[in-house]
Amino acid sequence: MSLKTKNILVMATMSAGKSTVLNALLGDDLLHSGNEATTSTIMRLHTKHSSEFGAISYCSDKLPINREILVNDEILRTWNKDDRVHHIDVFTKMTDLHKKKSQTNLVYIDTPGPNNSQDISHQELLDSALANNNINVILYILNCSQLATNDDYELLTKLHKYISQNKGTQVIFILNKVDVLDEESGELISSIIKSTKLYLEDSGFKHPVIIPLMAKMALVAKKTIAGKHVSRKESRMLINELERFRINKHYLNEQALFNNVQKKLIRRQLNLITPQLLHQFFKIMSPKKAHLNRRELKQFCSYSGIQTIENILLSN
Ligand SMILES: Nc1nc2c(ncn2[C@@H]2O[C@H](COP(=O)(O)OP(=O)(O)O)[C@@H](O)[C@H]2O)c(=O)[nH]1
Ligand SMILES: [Mg+2]
Repeated sequence: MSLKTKNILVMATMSAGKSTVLNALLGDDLLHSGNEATTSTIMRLHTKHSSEFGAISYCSDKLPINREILVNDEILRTWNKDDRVHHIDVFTKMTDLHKKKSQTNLVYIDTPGPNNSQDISHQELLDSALANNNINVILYILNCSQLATNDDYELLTKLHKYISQNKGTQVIFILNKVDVLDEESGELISSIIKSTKLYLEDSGFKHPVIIPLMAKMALVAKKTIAGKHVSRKESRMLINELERFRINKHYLNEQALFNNVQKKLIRRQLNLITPQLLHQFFKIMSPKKAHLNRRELKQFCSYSGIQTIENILLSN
């Protein structure tokens, strides 16, 4: 069966969590996250490709510079800092979702976040990524604890202009870091979604699709499921959020603004019973049965918003 390619461009201002969202989609710490000068190259992450694997960097006239079979965040960071490198292709087969279910090669295109709007070269790279990649979907990431900044407004204006000229491109707004909201002191997800919707409508986007997400938590859950290394801090954050998840699994899905059919799919998955107490009991009793807990973590991925985004990307 032939592979269909879907090009997904990811846009965000600095620190909204772009690298973390991409890592969460891939299920691994492939991209460096945290305070670092923004990406200064265009990176294309191919999730499923018939022949290639590894990574290749290219200069602006498309000639290859470096080639590696085993890729990690260190290699990508070094290439990223190399002035000769204009873009990088990474071929990864990380996500089990893509392996099993789909014949679609999701290609995530990571663009430099214009953290400072004066940076002309970043703007040019973004323009070139938009112009040259036959974009099917744009994931626009908003940081829920820092909405409506000037940089964000400029980036949204650019997006709006692009969409007006490319009506076939789907836009999904991701409201990231919702785990930091403090509901008890009145930071309600429902009102943040409402104000985000108004903000986006004011910026010219009619009926915006808005998916609340906790990318960091989704990444940690996926790494735990896969038995990958998780730091103590990450594990504490996850346990903390699991508490809230157990109280109300539907907390985020109910608030998301997207079509009801997709929402129902997530609702159904969230309604499956995971006998979590039994899982914990088995974990204590027998390490062999600890994997039962993975069922709860998979459900947590549906809760976190990451599953919703994957479902949308894999639907036609
Ligand atoms: N609490 C929380 N922190 C997050 C989340 N996503 C990203 N972060 C943190 O936000 C910071 C910036 O994230 P990063 O992915 O590097 O942002 P980028 O500059 O847009 O690529 C990092 O410290 C991340 O760990 C999230 O969903 N929840
Ligand atoms: Mg980043």
